[in-house]
Amino acid sequence: MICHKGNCISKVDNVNFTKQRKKSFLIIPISLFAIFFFILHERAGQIEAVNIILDTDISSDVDDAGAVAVLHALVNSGEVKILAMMVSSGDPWGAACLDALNTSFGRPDIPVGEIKKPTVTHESKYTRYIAENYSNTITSRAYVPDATALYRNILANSTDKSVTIVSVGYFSNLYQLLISKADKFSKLNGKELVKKKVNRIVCMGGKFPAGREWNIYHDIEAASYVVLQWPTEILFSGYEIGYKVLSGKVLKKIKINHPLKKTYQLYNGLEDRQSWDQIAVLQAAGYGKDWDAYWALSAYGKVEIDHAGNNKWSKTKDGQHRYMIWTEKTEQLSNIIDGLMLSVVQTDNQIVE
Ligand SMILES: [Ca+2]
Repeated sequence: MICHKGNCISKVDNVNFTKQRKKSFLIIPISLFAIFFFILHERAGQIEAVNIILDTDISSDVDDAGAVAVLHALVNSGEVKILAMMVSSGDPWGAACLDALNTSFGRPDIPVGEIKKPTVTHESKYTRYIAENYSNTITSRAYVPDATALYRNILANSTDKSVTIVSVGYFSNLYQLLISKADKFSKLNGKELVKKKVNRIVCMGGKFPAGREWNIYHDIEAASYVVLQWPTEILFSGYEIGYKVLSGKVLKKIKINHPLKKTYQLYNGLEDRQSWDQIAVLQAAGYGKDWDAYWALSAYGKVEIDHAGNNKWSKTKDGQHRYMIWTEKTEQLSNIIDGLMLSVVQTDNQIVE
């Protein structure tokens, strides 16, 4: 049994953070971890942290877990401050899985909210296992805050134009935020509150300049409303960017049963997976900084979504929508994301050399 903040959970016998033996067949010439620890250490203190709220559909794919790891790596390097995380899927173990990942990275106090309205739900290969077998602070789903209320609370208490939202799932929570009414946190309605407090939003969603993509077509009503009504800049990281950037197999080098490794193990047997969500996190953290060297951005324009969930971008004079464009350096994000994910496992002796 493991107890954390009054929550006792049983552990399966193969879950052991510290005693698993080194696998001699996993040999790498040099520790990626050591390299990235040095890079992140050098970057810390040189930059202003971006205040980020992550909105994720953690459940049906594993890049959400990877995005959480990358976000924590960027906190370690001083580039990001995590204000909260929101779950947009109806997976009953999503919030606890998210909290378990945050706990494993040493930040169990990050507020986690979830959508309380009926929403898109898919069976997950890993969320229940992570929630039930790794320490987390969620004793009952009933105590997980409503994402809309948590958004309003966080935004109301933030400096004007200081918050960046990273959306790597359905637009369902964002829709609920936009249509929210004045409450005990703010006299502003949702759209007014977003306009006042949010700097911009980065959305993993859509295909560009035109196409059809998962995060949009699973809740078309929400995506259409948000894209039409959102009062700040929206930067889209489209399907075509993350599709060609593979990451995750490197987690085989972790010799402990860390929950990050376990998510990939349960999802695809620790093989590489597309990095859609991690790239959105990098984009949000790197706006105007040296991460920008790894992609190009379109001109400002307008994204439109039709009744079938197809999206189309067109250049307009007063548009607030841009999308990321692949460059010859974008492919290098694969190694960078792998290094960032490894770096949050904390210590050299937990990586197979
Ligand atoms: Ca996702």
